[in-house]
Amino acid sequence: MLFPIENEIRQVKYLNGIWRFRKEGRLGQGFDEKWYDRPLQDWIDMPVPASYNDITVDKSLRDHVGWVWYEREVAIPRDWQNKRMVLRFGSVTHHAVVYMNGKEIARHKGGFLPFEVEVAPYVTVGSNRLTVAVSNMLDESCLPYGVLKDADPAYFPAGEKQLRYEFDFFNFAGIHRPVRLYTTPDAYIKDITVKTDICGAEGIVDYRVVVEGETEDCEITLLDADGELVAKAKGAAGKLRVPNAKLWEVRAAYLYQLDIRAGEDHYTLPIGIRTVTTTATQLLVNGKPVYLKGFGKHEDFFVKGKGLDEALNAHDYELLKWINANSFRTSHYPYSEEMMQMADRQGFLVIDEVPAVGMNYWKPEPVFTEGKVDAKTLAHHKDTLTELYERDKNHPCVIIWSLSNEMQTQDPGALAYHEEIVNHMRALDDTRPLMNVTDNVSERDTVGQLYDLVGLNRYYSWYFDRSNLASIYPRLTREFRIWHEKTGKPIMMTEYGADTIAGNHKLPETIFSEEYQVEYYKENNRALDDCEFVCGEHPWCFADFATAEGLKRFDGNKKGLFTRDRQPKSAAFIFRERWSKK
Ligand code: GCB
Repeated sequence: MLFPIENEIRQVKYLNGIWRFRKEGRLGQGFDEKWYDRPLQDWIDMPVPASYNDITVDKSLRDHVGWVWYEREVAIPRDWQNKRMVLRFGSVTHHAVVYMNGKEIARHKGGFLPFEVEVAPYVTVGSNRLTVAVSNMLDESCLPYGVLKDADPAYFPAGEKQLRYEFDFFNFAGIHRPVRLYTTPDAYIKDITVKTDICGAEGIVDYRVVVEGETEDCEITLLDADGELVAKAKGAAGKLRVPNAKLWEVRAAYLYQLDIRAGEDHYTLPIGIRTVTTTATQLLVNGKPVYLKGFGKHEDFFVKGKGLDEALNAHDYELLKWINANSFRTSHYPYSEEMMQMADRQGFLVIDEVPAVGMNYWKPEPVFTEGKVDAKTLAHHKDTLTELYERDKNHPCVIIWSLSNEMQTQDPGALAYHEEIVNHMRALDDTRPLMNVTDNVSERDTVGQLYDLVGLNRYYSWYFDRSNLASIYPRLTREFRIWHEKTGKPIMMTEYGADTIAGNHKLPETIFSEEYQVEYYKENNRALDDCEFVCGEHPWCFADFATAEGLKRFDGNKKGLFTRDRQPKSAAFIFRERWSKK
């Protein structure tokens, strides 16, 4: 799905800002009373994009399980009246029903990917009422995975739901990313797929354009970063050859512009020429080994929760540079398109993950064989992979697809399930390696061999052998070797960490102190350095973040190397020094 751009043909109107907002008093109230049929009553101001949870000080809104309603006017300019108009949501978490002037025009499930709908048939020049019903409810058919139950009517209002979720981040909800209305000509460039390769000094750009409607042929030009023409072609599919290509390199990005004209339409896509491959021990970008240094992150900040914050994102990239990182994983869901575009421009490597998280809920009972994760989960998992691929396929920053985080891969049903998602993703994309992120041990895992890399989450001396730092080195080196011998794949440490309260100092080091986090990482890193098949390390986590309330979580997850307000803990300096050399 193409990102909406503005040029002499296409126009974009941003529908961000303050919307009217109302929470339902009982589940389904808005639908029963047809809140979409007339202007919303008893509303409060709500910013978009933002999570609604922490905007007010109303606990019942923060913890609400069910639907909330957003509404605003959309002005259609007179000179748009004969144009094709598309309404596009960057993301609505987790379910959306969209109405224009009281008529339902779109539905979407999945809280971290965009969706769009043509609106010309439903709007008139002048003012139009746009209403969006948003639900944060999750069940076994959703990613992330949750369990929805009826609340006990003895203690809760009739019909109220309770949501249990095992994923370790607060279930922020709302209209999280920009809402845009954009125009295209009637015959328009619908999709572009670019695959790049390198042959000696030549860069090869394999492109495929999908045009909807009747037009003359496509005209393709490739421009370098100075706007100079480097290659051109005619036709909706073909290969461009770029002599002496400037490659998109790690932390030294070079972007070309693929400029497409089809009939009246015009679209320009930034592209990077690069390849990604793996061997039994290494990850290679442009044929050169790269060691991934960076973090699992979260979209998370005060007040706006998971709402897009470009200032925060820009700052996070500055911190990534300060600490000498070159990569991150979009744990545990696709991040905003704006974040991916910044990675493209700045040469960061991204492991792009779908929200297949929270499926370890039933541990140690079987998941796949008990029908908890079954055909409906699998169907949505595949749809989400397709949507992720369609959104992110042209980003040079995306070097690996991560298909799930910590599923129960020892279950008898796990292999068949993972074969399905792996085959699905490989059929979509044959240019990027696939990873499964696991907390399982190799003796029990049944799916590792399907993937190109193994992502391991390991918390020795934290969740296991707590405060026994000496256990880390022997356990990790042993375990890593067994994983590598079994799969013959490079291993990446996708998570390791210890909760640390910034400013809490203890000598000798004890858990939750900054000193403990420093010693913890020194021991882990010593083990990683002694395993030649390890291709990267992502300490968990970049910054502290909000979680559901729980006795193991004091004001959220504190495993950040930075605090939630982005100040470094002592261990950040360990990595800054280490990564300047590694
Ligand atoms: C994990 C999860 C991550 C948690 C982390 C923790 O294995 O993948 O979502 O936040 O552990 O801190 O427990």
